[in-house]
Amino acid sequence: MADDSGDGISIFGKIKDKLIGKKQAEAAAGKHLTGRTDAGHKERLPPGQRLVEKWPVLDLGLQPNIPQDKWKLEVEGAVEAPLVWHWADFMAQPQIEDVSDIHCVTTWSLYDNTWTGVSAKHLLALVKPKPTATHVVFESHDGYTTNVPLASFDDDDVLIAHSWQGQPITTEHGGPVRIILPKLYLWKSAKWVRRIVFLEGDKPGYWEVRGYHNVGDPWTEQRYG
Ligand SMILES: Nc1nc2c(c(=O)[nH]1)N[C@H]1C(S)=C(S)[C@@H](COP(=O)(O)O)O[C@H]1N2
Ligand SMILES: [Mo]
Repeated sequence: MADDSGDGISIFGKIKDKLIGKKQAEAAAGKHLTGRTDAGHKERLPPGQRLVEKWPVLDLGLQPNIPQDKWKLEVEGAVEAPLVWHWADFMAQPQIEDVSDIHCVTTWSLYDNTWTGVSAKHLLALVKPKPTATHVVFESHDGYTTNVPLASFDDDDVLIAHSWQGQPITTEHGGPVRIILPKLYLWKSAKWVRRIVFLEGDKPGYWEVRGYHNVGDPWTEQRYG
């Protein structure tokens, strides 16, 4: 199925209702919880995680195809200076590179991912969140949303990323642009991001209202809750 809503962006696939239901049931049952914590980060692998070599793909079943010339990112809400970046604007911003590990709530971890893109710190300096802003919600082209505290977004290793290991992020992994927020489980790292909204208060996202933890710290196993 390809749906083009007139903005030049096609969405392929079908919502995976069965898989979504299964993940929701696993959250309710507390699957994969070990009860161990490693708040001090003594190990590189958080509790209950296993290392993989190949990067799995997880989504709702819908994969948007977003040509660069149709891509834009809107940043709005409780900020002094909302902005919209088209591709050239985005690429003209200062670029950073950061290496981090990925931890997915479904228990796989992938080490040493080199991300390139614009830092969250740079975006924050431009849009200037109002003192009353407390949370950030990422909205994506597949209808996915996820929320984080502003303090989690405001971190040195958070990127609005376009490349992984020096290559453009593929469509299946959320290209052309996804969020990378490595200190939290990967469901917080929105793929195909289209809008970043600053809020004066919290607004749980897609998985957060389906049993996933509101914060999602891998080191204290905040999988569900
Ligand atoms: N837009 C969007 N972002 C998303 C998701 C999604 O379904 N849609 N899934 C989340 C979940 S649950 C995970 S584990 C990771 C998977 O990213 P990957 O497919 O690149 O491994 O993306 C997160 N970001
Ligand atoms: Mo996930």
